[in-house]
Amino acid sequence: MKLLVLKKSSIIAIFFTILIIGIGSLWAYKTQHSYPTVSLGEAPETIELVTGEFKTKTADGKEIESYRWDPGTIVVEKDKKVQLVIHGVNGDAHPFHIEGTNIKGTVKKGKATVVNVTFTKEGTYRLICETHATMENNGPMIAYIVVD
Ligand SMILES: [Cu+2]
Repeated sequence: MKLLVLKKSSIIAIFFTILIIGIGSLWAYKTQHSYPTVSLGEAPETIELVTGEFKTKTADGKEIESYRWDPGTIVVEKDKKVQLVIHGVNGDAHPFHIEGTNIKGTVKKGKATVVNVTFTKEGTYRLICETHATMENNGPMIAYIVVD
């Protein structure tokens, strides 16, 4: 029968090796949870909007209408990936831009326009339809994106 004989110095060396690995693992684990430096495969938050229209006739038979983004205000988190899906319901085409960004596009009837964006600065950004920006142009077709 063979006996495994360990010297006292070997036992001390093994003990400290295990201790160091243990502390290192614990530190790595804690660090990972305290300071996430990478976020892999984070799914964007999807926010859906539609183009809507108010339409009516005045007492003297005049037709008046107003195009709108709906909802008119959305709130998104700063530094979070966001996907805006804007569905064209009323109105043939709404060319738009988002103030303070280089985002622009057109929402067409029956189609969905997708905008992927991450706002890195807090503030309120206006989503403006260039055709219907004011009341005189059958608007105001402006939505407010609040980044907090
Ligand atoms: Cu419009």
